[in-house]
Amino acid sequence: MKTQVCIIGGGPSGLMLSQLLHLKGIDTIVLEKHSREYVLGRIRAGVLEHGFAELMREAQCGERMDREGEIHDGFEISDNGALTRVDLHKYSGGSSVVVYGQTELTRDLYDARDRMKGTVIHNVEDVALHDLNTTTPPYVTYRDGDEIVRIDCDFVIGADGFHGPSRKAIPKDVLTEYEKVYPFGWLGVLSRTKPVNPELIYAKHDRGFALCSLRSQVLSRYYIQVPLSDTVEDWSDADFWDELKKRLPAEVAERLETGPSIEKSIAPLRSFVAEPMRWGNLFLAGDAAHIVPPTGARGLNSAASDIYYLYHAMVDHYLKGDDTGLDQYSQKALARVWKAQRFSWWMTTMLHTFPDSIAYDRKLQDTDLAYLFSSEAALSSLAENYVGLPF
Ligand code: FAS
Ligand code: PHB
Repeated sequence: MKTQVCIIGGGPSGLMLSQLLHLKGIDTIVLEKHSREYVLGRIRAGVLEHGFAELMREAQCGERMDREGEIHDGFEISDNGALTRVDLHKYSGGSSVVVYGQTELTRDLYDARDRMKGTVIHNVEDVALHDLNTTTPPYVTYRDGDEIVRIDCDFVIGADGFHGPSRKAIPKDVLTEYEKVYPFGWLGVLSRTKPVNPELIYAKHDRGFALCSLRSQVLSRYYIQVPLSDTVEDWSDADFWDELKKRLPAEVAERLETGPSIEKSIAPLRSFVAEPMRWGNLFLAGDAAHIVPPTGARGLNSAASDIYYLYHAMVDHYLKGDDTGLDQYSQKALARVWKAQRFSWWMTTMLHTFPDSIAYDRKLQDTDLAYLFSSEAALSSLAENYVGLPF
């Protein structure tokens, strides 16, 4: 098989790039390890930056998002029961975010690929990357049953997430990895219940962090910070709801509608960046290159700017013969990635309880929040990062 751009990974990063390039007449093949049902069964991000929403519209995939997604102009921060609203619209100069689940936008991207007869191959095994940085063009192989299939291409995009093979294809003496692991995780629950609040609530509490989010007016998403030693089996639905209520303001806890969890999982929190994001004709995008703790809702949104840069760089290469975008990709993408890393680390450090913290650290956390609510400059800084820094 032959294509111009071989994309490894059928998550939002890979699908979005495939869709955008197709609209410019650039041929791609997407290789996905799992079935479509498996990919669509993963519950992940829920908040889209303005820039991500624009990309969905440019990819001709924004129609259901615009119909079913919710525009949010702010969110609440609860500090041991005291609620304060962060007015994103006011402090970002008029911008906002879209609340629309990653599951849904991934479904929209798959539907668009099908509609345009895009090539997405599922259940591929033993994907291997070859000749990434030689004078001969690269190629990718994968196993289909007993057969080894070869795809010749001009470029390989590693959109295969944190555990995929692409990042590992870069030699260790070329790659630098930066990692920070947090001493806790998030236990998340999805329930067919009315959201407790029209806007998100980020709750700082001595018992631990909690987050009230949503997917629609009949589908709620809640998280509580838990020790890394906890497993999902340690938490019955009843225990989860009891603990969540203890971390929310009383008036919020009283109106919380509980119900059976339709998804319950624990995600460990880490900050991670791999540099460079290009090696020869391999380009890394999304979780393959960087991971953030979800506190700042930057995970999926960091992937968006990678895809935006790669999309324009590939169009310039194929349609104008200009490789400036490709040559600048890694440096440009990492500049924005690290700003998302900083914001995610700051939100996480400010709002969570740390098992080994000292009293001085806890006073700094309180002061960070007090300064935030006392300073328009601080609120503007939070808002511009949360709605998304410019691409
Ligand atoms: P993805 O990991 O989504 O997709 C990579 C794809 O590559 C997967 O489908 C995988 O099956 C495939 N793949 C892997 N190895 C392969 C191989 N060898 N061959 C072929 N395909 C292969 N972000 C937020 O903003 N908010 C959140 O609340 C949030 N919660 C999260 C919870 C969890 C448990 C996780 C893991 C992530 C969460 N994220 C969140 C971040 C998440 O949304 C990612 O940023 C987003 O999925 C990035 O998309 P991709 O880069 O496409 O990577
Ligand atoms: C979610 O709805 O899953 C969500 C929202 C905001 C975050 C993290 C997760 O910061």
